[in-house]
Amino acid sequence: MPASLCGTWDLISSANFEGYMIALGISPYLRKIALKLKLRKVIEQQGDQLIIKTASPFRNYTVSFRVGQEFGEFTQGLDNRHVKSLVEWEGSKLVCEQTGEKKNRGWAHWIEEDKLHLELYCEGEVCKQVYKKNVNE
Ligand code: VL7
Repeated sequence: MPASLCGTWDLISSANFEGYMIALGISPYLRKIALKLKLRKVIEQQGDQLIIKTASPFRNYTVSFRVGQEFGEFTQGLDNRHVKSLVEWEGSKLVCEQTGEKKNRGWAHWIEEDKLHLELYCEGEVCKQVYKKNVNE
């Protein structure tokens, strides 16, 4: 059983977020704002059902899905695209494939040394983020 992703997690490091956003076609203005955000992940899981909320003072984004079941995702407030998403466990990694206009798009979450790791993929760009558990929330 993989370590639980559940809880409130605060961003402590981010690499190549800029490259990922450029690949998504995000404007320089929004990229500048996004780069400075103190992102938070709030993850809830009930069986195969997960809710991942990405929260910031600027915008929030929530995705809710069942593992192994394809769903339509609209990335509202991000790049505003419609994709077909499928999330599956690959060993202890929770891996999402987002099929649509952008090639090789998706993300992966896993736990390593009490930290929540995230890789965001788009067209060959990889953004790597690490989140620390916030025990007060
Ligand atoms: C979600 C942001 C940049 C637009 C605003 C920045 C607002 C806060 O897909 C993601 O997470 C997955 C895995 O945890 C679950 O949805 C990444 C943030 C990516 C991309 C786009 C800049 C404008 C950011 C919502």
